[in-house]
Amino acid sequence: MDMPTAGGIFMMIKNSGDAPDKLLSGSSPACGSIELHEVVMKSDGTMGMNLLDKPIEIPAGGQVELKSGDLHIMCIMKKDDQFKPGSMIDLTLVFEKSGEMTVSVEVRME
Ligand SMILES: [Cu+2]
Repeated sequence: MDMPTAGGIFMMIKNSGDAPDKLLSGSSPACGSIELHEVVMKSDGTMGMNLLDKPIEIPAGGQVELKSGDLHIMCIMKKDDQFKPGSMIDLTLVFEKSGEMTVSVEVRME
């Protein structure tokens, strides 16, 4: 059985508004699906990733960094698809207040 192939997307999300906003979900034509992940310590002491069960909150006038080893976005590839390391893809982020925003981001294989 083949393991699904996935790439991490790391970026800074800024909220220049005067009210908090929430990143709800994302989508990309280059990915089978987009997941919001958090990195957690498992009971055996190794690090693993969990599907985030809540939106990512971005404080008013603040920012949240999605980075390796922390909160991040995961691009789950379509079957048989492959990315070259450093590929740029279009990613549409869906925010609770700001609505949709499409950005060009780098996908990293880790
Ligand atoms: Cu992940």
